[in-house]
Amino acid sequence: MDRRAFMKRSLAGAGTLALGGIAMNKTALGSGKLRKPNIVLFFVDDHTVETINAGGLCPNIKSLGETGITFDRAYVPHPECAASRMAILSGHCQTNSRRENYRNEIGSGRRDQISVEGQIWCFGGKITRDEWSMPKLLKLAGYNTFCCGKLKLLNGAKHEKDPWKRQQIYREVLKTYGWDDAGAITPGNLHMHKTEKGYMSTHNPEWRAQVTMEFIDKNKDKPFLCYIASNLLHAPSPYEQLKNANPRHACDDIILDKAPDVMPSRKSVIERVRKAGLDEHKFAPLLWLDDMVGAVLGKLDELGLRDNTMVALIQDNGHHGGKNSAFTGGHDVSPAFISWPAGTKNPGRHYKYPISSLDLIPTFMAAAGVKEPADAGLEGTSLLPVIKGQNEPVHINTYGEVGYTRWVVTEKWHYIAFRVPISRQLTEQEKQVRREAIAEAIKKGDTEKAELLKSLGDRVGQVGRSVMTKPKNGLKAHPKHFLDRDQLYDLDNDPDEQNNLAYDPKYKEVLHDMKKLMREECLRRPGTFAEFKTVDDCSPRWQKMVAQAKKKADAEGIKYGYPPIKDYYAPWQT
Ligand SMILES: [Ca+2]
Repeated sequence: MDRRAFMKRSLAGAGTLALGGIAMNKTALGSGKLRKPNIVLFFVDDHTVETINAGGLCPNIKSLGETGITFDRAYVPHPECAASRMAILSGHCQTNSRRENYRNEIGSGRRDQISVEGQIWCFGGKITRDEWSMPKLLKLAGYNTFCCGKLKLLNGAKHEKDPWKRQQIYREVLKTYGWDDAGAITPGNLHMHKTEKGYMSTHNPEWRAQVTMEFIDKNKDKPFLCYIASNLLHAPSPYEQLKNANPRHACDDIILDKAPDVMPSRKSVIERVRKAGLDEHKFAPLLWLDDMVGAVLGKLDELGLRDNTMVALIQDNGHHGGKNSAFTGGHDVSPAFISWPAGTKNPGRHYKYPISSLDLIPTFMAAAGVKEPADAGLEGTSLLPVIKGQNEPVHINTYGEVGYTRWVVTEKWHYIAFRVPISRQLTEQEKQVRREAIAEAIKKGDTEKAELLKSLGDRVGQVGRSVMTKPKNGLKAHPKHFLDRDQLYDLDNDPDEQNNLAYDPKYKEVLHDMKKLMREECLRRPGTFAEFKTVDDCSPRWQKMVAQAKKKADAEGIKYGYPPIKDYYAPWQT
């Protein structure tokens, strides 16, 4: 079966099963009233997945697996916070962004635009107000929608000095993105600082739980979506804050009138970890997160809603040696969970085939019985058949992208393509700057920096972010093949991806097949990507756009889409 037929079959199956799911709920609820499942999505930040099951320490997260499906091979399409958050809320990758400046403005020097070759480089990533999103799509099915936490959707309203008024401004802006209500909002990462009042802008999962529980209380009689975007376990140090921060202090420099009393005490978190004989630095923050999950599950239980609520938990990027990179350490976020007791056949199962965070919106929509609008552009596939008992792959592969690299993952193989467009290669002058930087590094005794610069040859970039902001994670974990143009890893036998098989003749056919999948992925998206999708593959409109950009670039003697050279060297110069 070819890919399109395969995807079509999967989607068709999802639609049929969605109706089955709802019929089942009707029975489960024991009433004649048709009731769509509530949806609660925990999108957590940078936790190390290995710790989840350690010592039975996280009973609430574990319960999601026991009452639902554990996804043993879960991936995100971008290996860092902001882009991954854009993807889960929009249902598409950055190259399919609806942002005008990603698609239409070729080469004004910004990093998130399109190179002369028609190649798209997107970073950060925000969804637009005028595109479909998870809350807007579920509102089609009559859902009330709520979000809290680290949204990465907003600019901080710094002009407003009163942090409570800032929260109100955020809430109003979020309405335009489809959120009926919101609370405990963090525009981006926390930036803990110490003042005479103590640590400010701290993690406060208790507050997140409290505002979510209040929303659930108010909306218990109608279907709802809660998107809980936790700041845990991202920096600043959750452990330090758990021990030392005032529980009344919260994000955005807010001081609550009263510390929320909806979770076990912070002191008890440390005590439970000590009692279990585990490292409190490593495990206490995770248990703190688990307590937050437990508080929300407790509220659902209390209102009799748990059975017919689909609770999903997944994290935004891998955090085991490779964040920001194309290696699986950056985008493997297993395990992930979906627990919907009223709609799950044989709960407690493990699903071992690759899934993507992009699959969540189609899953939620199928469970809610709402059809995808023609212009929604969702890239994922519903996992409802899996929840209903199917144990076959829903995908041939998952796909992802960051900077100069794109990748496809199948059940066994991981293929990475690293391609630097001509406009991003060094000029003679820039090569001289690089030579000087290498000499300077050697003079200072910084061997690591000198070796990396040398290994780049005449190229800019890395297998990671497009600009060299964070080469360390991927480089440290994959020093041998960090810059290889083609990379093929056997995930069964080499899960740490240390042996690149792309240049081994024995794997020629596998490489060929994986490249074919890559081409299919590129053809599904705007822009070009090296030999996988050239300008000739693009629409006439796109070809015209690229031709115009080239003409302009030639006339002005400028390498469009090329950030100032200092951007490339800054991380190593400091
Ligand atoms: Ca993250």
